[in-house]
Amino acid sequence: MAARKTTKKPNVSAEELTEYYREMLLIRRFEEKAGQLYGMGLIGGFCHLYIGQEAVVVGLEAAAEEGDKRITSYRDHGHMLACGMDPGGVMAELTGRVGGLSKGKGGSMHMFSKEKHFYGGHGIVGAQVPLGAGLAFADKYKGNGRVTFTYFGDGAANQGQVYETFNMAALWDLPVVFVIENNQYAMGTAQARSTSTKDIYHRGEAFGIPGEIVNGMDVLAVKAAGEKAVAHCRAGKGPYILEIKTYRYRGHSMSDPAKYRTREEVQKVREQSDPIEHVRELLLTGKHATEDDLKAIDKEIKEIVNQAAEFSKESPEPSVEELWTDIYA
Ligand SMILES: Cc1ncc(C[n+]2csc(CCOP(=O)(O)OP(=O)(O)O)c2C)c(N)n1
Ligand SMILES: [Mg+2]
Repeated sequence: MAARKTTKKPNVSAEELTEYYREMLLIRRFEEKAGQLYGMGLIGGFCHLYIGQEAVVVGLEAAAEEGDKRITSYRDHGHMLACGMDPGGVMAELTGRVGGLSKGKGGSMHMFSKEKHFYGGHGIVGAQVPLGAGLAFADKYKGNGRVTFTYFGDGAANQGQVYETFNMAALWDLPVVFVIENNQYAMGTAQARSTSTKDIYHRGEAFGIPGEIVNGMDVLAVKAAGEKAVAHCRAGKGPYILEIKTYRYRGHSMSDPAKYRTREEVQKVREQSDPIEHVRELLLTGKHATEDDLKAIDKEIKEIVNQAAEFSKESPEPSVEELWTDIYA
């Protein structure tokens, strides 16, 4: 992962930069609150936090247009918030309440939004990769110019289905951006222990799919890479791979004490490469915002997250009859 000092001057407006700050902060504070509610026993089951990786989704959403699609793994709260899904609806799903986006019956890993073109939320490692190509196939068939962002992890990148998908996506020139969120760990396994090469971006070469490495701690670098990838797809040139080097600060899930790495390792990333601090510095040093402006944003975000948490506690649990709705049988 590149250190923060490598960042170039912002090539976006002060308003856009402020918006990225706001969006990344929303994800971070939301996830911190989810962690607290989990600790209080209000959230149960699987819960994978996205803290540290915020610049990935915020940068790519900045490169997306209305109607583009997204699909990801179980580490999905950040993706939902970044594409505009309601924080209260996401939090209430985490607490298993009727106000949740899946009426409290899906939980952390299973939320969807037709309106925001968000296709989940998938607990099976790598399962979303062929599904993402399928979404892109539908768009290609309809000729609507839409692109699908298919996110997966460094661990998932070692799965066979990923390469079957690469082949078909390249064969049919599907408009799909394969986003490898390389946070350097797959559960407790460091990338160096599971993956034969340091980088993964070139794994599409055998299929003729271009790829590149992106600094995932720099939202502007992510946005720029996203725009390039999206332009490639929209021009009908087929898929594109972005290997985004990032880092998760918390354990794999809420039940992971993260004993496979040192506190110092995490601390070093926080101090040297934190994606939110990076934008904060750009805003302040560029005189695009004052400390007071940023404090006001912090307050605003805190209120949104507190309201989401309140809603997630007040919304009732689903009734027993709900067991018989939204099922295939
Ligand atoms: C097919 C399958 N195998 C194993 C698991 C257990 N599992 C859940 S997450 C995970 C690690 C995936 O790591 P990565 O793709 O790097 O994503 P990250 O959690 O880092 O976001 C594993 C092995 C699973 N859910 N599905
Ligand atoms: Mg990983």
